[in-house]
Amino acid sequence: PQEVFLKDYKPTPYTFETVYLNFELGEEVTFVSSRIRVKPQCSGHVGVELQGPFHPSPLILDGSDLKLLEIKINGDKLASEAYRVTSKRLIITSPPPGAFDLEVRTEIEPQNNTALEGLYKSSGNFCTQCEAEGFRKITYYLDRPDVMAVFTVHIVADKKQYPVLLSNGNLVAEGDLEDGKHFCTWEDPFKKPCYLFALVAGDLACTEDSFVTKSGRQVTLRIWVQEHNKTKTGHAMQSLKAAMKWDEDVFGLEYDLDLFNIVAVDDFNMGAMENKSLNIFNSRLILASPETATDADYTSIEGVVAHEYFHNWTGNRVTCRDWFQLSLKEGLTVFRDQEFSCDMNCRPVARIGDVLFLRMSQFPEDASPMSHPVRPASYIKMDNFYTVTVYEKGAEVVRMYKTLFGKEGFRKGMDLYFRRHDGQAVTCDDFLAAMRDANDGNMGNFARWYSQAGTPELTVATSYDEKAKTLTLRCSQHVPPTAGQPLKEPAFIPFAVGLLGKDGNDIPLHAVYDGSKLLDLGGKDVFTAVLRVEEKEHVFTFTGIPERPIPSLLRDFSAPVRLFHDLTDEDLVFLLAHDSDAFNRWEAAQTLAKKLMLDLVKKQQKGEELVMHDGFVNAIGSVLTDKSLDKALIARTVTMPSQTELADLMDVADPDAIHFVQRFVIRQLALRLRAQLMEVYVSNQSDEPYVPDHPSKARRSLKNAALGYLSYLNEPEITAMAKEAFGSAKNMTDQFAALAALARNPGEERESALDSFYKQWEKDPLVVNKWLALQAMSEIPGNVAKVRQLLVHPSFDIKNPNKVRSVVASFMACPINFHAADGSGYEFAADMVIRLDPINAQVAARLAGGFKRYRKYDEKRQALVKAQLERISAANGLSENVFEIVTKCLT
Ligand code: B3K
Ligand code: ZN
Repeated sequence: PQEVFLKDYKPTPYTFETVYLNFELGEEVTFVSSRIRVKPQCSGHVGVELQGPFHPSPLILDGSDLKLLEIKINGDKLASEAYRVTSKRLIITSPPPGAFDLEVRTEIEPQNNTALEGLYKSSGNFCTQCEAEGFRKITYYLDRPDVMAVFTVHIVADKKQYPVLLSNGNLVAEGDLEDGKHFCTWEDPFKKPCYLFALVAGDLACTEDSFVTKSGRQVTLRIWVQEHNKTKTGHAMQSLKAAMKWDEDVFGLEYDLDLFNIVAVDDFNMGAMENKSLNIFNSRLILASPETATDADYTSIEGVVAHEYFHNWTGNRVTCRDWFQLSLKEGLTVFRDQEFSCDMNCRPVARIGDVLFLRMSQFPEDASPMSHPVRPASYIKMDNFYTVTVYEKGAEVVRMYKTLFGKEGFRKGMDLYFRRHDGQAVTCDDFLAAMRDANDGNMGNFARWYSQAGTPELTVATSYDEKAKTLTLRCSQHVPPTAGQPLKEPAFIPFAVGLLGKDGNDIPLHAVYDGSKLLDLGGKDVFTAVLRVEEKEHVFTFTGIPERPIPSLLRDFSAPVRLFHDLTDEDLVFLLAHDSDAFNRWEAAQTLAKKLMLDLVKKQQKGEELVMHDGFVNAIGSVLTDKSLDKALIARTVTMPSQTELADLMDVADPDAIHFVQRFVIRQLALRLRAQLMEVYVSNQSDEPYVPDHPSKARRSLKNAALGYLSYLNEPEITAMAKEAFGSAKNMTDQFAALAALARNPGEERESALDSFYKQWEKDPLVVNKWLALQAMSEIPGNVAKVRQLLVHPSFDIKNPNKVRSVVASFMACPINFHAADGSGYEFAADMVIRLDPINAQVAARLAGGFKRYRKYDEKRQALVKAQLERISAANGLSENVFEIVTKCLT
């Protein structure tokens, strides 16, 4: 397999101006004809000989799994000596000088395409997925994002079977043909890279709505689904309209066509895809009804519909020069969808969710053999780099610009970015330059966030000088070595800090010494300072601090770093009670819980008796019953750190001890706060019809958190309560929470609840996926055997990525069973990677990525994982996707 390097980037010797595509869709074969206006690129040195006779460069097109039927140049059939075909390319050795028309006719078999990349079939309908490099499976092309062309697409298909024919842009012609066929012609006026091309053909029904943009453009909005799902599109439609409005209000960005289509399909490798004006979604991120979707589903649908819509500007109008720049569009668009979700819901709750996700998945990735910078330096398969680092850490990098320049400064930077780059394919440096120039900012070493992997560790020592009335923060930072990057430079960390007085109020911040420079902070109404930690050792001294304050550090998680500090447990309890920064109130509770639990893990490892800390129980108890707090924040705050996060904090993760301690702590809290939990559970019941607004979601999250806690007690009274909730639930949020509570403990109640849930929902694949995932994730000892049985359950289908994720990825997300000491979990996961690879390499590689943190574990487990990785790597015909992951894990 060939590795591609960022440093080797070169523009193509040719550009494509216009592309005309003709699809003849069929059951056995599909014909694709393209006519491309090709122009030599005159800029720079490429393709143009400076001396001697003029020799145009060969035109090298990407293509795979294609049957080439014919090539024409300027209308003439190309002789076979004039081109070469390899398994990955079509090389036209000496194209004519100047611009020319290239016509290529190929044959493909979408019905046999199980990789779900390129043109494929899902539930009998045709659809496409081209990002990153799927277009080359449709026709020969310069399949890279810096080649932007205007597309016209003509689709011919059987009218009865495929009454709906969609592509990007505007419908310009349609009509009937012979033999029961019909056609549609679509024209997209915006030039675009081929990864944004889309085609859908099928028997679909749509819900229609409209949106009037701020400048008066009337946009038709359509969501296409299978007829029986038409009633489940309302929430996605509302989310789309809210996103359109929000992007106008917050960024001044308006939609640019008269039609916006969304299509939901059941077989999809990821969440969704932002094809120009024709977004294609995994149905789980569109379809929702109160009975079938949980609050979490409603929230993800809102966020992802917005995300794909926001790509219209950040990704489509301004796209990436090459795939190394992926975070340019993804980090920025994730940041935008996070902000949107904050505005639509409750900001601190949403922020906590995002940070938790970052710490649970990106931090471990950054500390693994798969660690890579936000802008990777090389790849074998680009699909392996759609990672939490590129997406979530990338979003944190964008957030840091906003933290540094403020809301208005950030907006100015965005405006300049669009003014400079609309219609272009650009780099992360261009984004940085726009932010810097719009703010006359000094970016220092900020660009290192793009090139340096690893999570910076920031250690802060605080000291108060009674006489001088100053508070000093001694910051030191360390970026750990990562794969291929043994030496690191200091990062530029925007470090947001507030200081609390004894009364719990913020102390106004007047000035701070940054080294020897005195910076004016403004005073009176300034309660948070953003310090720029740029050196390895960096000292800041706040002046005019009348009393020893309690520092609130890294407010709102102002940088994606691991923070170490010298605050005492009393300081943390104080912050939990008083910090004006809601994020840091939650963080204080988390820090306390992690300290306590990691301490208990040590005791457990030594075989000592575990004793619960009274102060902690009281602190959690008072949050639980505090009527002044947002209910979702309470639910978040009383939720203990995950086993994954705890493992990440240990030098050698011990899944058994962690699991034991987490259960112990939760059970202790449940025992000692039983009455309060009951009260919370009972008082948060409601008969109101389901609404997915924040107050209702918050109420349900608190109520169900209480039920979750109580279920650990495994008492008949509580089981009866959960059973009653299960039977009488009017929405999936409550029903599923009750099911999870019943399924917590092995026994008859568990089995009968699971059975009756399946019977109730067996016709709804999305609900069945939840049922599969709940069982696969279960902590019940020896669950691997049960999970192997799920593979032969009639509802399972290895060709459907959602099913595979529900069973296999969910199993791998349960540390106690995945890391079972006998290696049975590893063996199961490896079996599945090997089985899936020839069917869908992209999804198989994702699963293989689940092994990447194995070096965190003891030597015995490491050896077990290594043996499985070697077994995978020896598999016949291993894909490049899995090869890349497994090789990285093994080196
Ligand atoms: N851009 C797509 C992801 C494509 C993944 C290709 N393997 C969805 C998104 O991030 O919006
Ligand atoms: Zn995206």
